Amino acid sequence: MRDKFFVTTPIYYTNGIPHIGHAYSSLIADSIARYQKINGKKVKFSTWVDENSQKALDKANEIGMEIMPYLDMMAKEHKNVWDWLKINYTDFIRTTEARHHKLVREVLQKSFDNGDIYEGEYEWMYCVGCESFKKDEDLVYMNITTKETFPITDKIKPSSNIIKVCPDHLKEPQTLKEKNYFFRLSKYEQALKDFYKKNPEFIVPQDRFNEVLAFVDRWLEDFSISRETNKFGIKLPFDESQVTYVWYDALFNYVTVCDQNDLGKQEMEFWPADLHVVWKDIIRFHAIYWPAMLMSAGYELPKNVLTTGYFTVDGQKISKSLWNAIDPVEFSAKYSKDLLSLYLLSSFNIGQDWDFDQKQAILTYNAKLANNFWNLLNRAVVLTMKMELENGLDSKVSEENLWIFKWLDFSVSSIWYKIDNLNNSSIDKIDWNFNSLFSLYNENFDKHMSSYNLKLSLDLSFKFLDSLNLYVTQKEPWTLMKDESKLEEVKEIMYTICEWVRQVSLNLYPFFPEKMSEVFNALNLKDYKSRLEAWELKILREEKVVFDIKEKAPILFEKFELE
Ligand code: ME8
Repeated sequence: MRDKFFVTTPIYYTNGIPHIGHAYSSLIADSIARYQKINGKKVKFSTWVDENSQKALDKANEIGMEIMPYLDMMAKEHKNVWDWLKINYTDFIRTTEARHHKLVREVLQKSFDNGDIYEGEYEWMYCVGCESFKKDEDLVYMNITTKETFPITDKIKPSSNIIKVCPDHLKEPQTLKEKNYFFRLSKYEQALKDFYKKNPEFIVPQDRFNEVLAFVDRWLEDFSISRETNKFGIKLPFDESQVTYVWYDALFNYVTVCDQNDLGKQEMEFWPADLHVVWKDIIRFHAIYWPAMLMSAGYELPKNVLTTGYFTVDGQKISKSLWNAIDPVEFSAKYSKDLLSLYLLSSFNIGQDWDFDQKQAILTYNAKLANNFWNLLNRAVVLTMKMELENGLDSKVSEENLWIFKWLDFSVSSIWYKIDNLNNSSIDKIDWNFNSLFSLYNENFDKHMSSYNLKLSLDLSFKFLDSLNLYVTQKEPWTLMKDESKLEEVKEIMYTICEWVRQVSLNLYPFFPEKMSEVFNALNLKDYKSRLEAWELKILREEKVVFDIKEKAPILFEKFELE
């Protein structure tokens, strides 16, 4: 029996089509899912759309469409984006589906029956000037005497002199009251703290987890889970005059896809989720509300939540009205999907805020894939064929060719000192043979992938390739080829290049699956794609290969000019 791995993206609102920020979350989940699969896990990967929202209703009204045809259209558009980017999801969920309504009503009833949901009164803030509801983050503090305004922080409490006002109208918003139901979050304070203590790596990265812990230490308030005024959404089973508001509806999508997949099959063996990918704006809901709601409904808790940072474009918030929402389909059609994935996944650590820089994206791709990787592959192919054509040597190379240096020579071992992810004391203890070289690389690659540090896995792989480039440049096999007495050494070098590229390509497959499949073809490695898809990464890493290259490879990574 293979172990399971269940990864989710956030479900996206459908008031617009996905932009680069959404694509970032989906690409992270996609490469992790692909890696887990080739590494032997039975993978479930769910994604799609959050439909029961006021935002979608407003948008449908704005363009004069009925809500359901509008949602059908948008769901299709979202699916097209993920299909175009070849996101390898296994499950699609729309929150308007009957299976989701059924599950949400069941869990609501459970929590109502055990006393975790109770009736209360919800207070809204409403600015008459803006004709809209306001949250704390939409307001500022104002000193009534000086009329000075400043941001709202936890450190200052409102008083008779300091009031919350709308920043545009400098007026206190009105307070409106409505009957609502609340979730008794306060009851779960200790249980949450115990859970965090037992799972110190629950939230990745650690600094986001620290923020969550500090927040829980300050206070946990019960929160409203329904609205009387909203008409679109899932009705509460115990009071049909109300619909669920946001969190029950949105978060339980992750359980619905296990309770009933899109083919109607139960797959609860995948629950709890191994990984939820979300951005920092919704981390509190995933890290605090979600575990408490699950405990209340009697489900196990997810293992990890990966929190991404905030993307801006040209230093501005991504917004349709600013016309800066980069369309991931258009962008990757113009450049390539590999350029998009490489830039997004290798440029910054997960959790870091980042300004999307098109120029930097092109430079990164040209340096790492078009130069570094393509150069090596091309050298491997062209030089091995040249050996046969110009020197009449059999162009097959294998481990047998390591006869001169059965143990790697100094130029190969010393490059490891340049790879700064390894600590020097462990390097000193290593026997510098070929196998130890690759196991060290693979071990570190796996370590980073298992802690969801995609950037470090990619950095390590490209540094490993850089070092190979250095080795080839030092060895100059093209010069050695002219000297007949050096031909055996040439064969050893060629085997080193081919095997090194093979090892790195296996690890890069989850990031660039189509291109790495072409690399395997170029190295004449048969069935590699299907064998990887049949979970054989570990077997392939260990396999002893005879490289028998017969054809020149097409250009796989074309360079792009800066505009
Ligand atoms: O929040 N930078 O949906 P959503 C980085 N439906 N990531 C971004 C981004 C940006 N500028 N903009 C969007 C919702 N994202 C809810 C989620 S989940 C149970 C419910 C990514 O369409 C980020 O991962 O506003 C965010 O969580 C996600 O898109 C959804 O955004």
